[in-house]
Amino acid sequence: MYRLYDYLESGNGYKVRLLLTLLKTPFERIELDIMKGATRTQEFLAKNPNGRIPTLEIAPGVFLPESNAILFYLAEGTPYLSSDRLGRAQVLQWMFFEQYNHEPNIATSRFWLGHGQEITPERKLALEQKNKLGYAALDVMERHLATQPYFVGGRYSIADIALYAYTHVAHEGNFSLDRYAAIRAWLSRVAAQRGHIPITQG
Ligand SMILES: N[C@@H](CCC(=O)N[C@@H](CS)C(=O)NCC(=O)O)C(=O)O
Repeated sequence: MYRLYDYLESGNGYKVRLLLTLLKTPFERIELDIMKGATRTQEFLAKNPNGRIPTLEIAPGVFLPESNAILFYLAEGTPYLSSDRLGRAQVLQWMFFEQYNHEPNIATSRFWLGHGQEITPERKLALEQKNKLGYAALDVMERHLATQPYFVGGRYSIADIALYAYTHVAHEGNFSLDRYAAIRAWLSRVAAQRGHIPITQG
């Protein structure tokens, strides 16, 4: 059985939990308290040298970190990943966008503002920049979703899961979705998928 090293409040962990649940794939969830450095122990660094969750133990001693790599691995051969070459590349396109333009701005703001982190002068400055860049990422999503129901090929895929994770809790990072009608409609479509679970469910 898969073993998922996870932290309940993490959107990156949620992506994997959500897909495993949609696929009805049983898994064991190991909660690691990242606030207490549980991913920075020698024992965990031997599993993922980058010291972060989510990390999926695929077989005893075989570990795969990075949420979007895990999604790609699990979605192979399922309806959540296109079987055509261009469709797969477009899924990667949006998952790279998520990791470069979206997550470092929206997820980090959420973590600093919503999880009791000290807002140092450096962080205050960084938050202003992250707010600007986070809205720029939302603008890109809005433009794309204005003409299509999902990110790739007109159907729900792991690209949507990757982007849903931190978009639906963006308000916790001080982002308002009020002026993003297409994003809000897409969030509702994702949440209405059969088997969908909330971020609070382990
Ligand atoms: N790019 C990674 C980011 C993973 C990540 O930042 N994980 C955070 C929780 S969301 C973590 O484990 N932080 C603990 C630490 O850095 O010590 C992914 O998509 O999985």
